[in-house]
Amino acid sequence: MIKPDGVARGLVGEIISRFERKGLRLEKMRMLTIDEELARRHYAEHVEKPFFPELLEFITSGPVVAMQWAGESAISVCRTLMGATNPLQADPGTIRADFGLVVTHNLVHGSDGPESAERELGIFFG
Ligand code: DAT
Ligand code: MG
Repeated sequence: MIKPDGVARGLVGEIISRFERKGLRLEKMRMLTIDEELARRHYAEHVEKPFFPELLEFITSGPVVAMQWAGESAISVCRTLMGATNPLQADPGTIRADFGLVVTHNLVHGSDGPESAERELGIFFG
């Protein structure tokens, strides 16, 4: 998913391009603005974390682009292209390192495993 900062900064094409050039296949795509209820479902594992209020405000602040990508090891390949959660720790050449500066505004979300992928794709495309 391209988060509100990625959309607002005009980086949708750049980010999609990186996944396409890697060889992944774009299967579904949807632009929407996440509301509080959807944010709480999507980020259920983080609702009790101290940073959740900030995450909630950010993720509902503007439109996002939700996508379903397919291909060999798609989940881990996406996570590798995205880079570490905190852009300051992300390797150069990753999306978060190349375009991000602070952890809240880290441009992209990617499911962290097959179960979360299934659950999250159900939320956005079910
Ligand atoms: P990821 O998005 O790499 O899977 P995560 O699931 O641990 O990372 O956290 C979800 C989002 O919450 C993350 O993209 C940015 C925000 N976040 C995580 N840890 C944070 C922290 N310590 N302070 C502020 N925001 C944080
Ligand atoms: Mg996560």
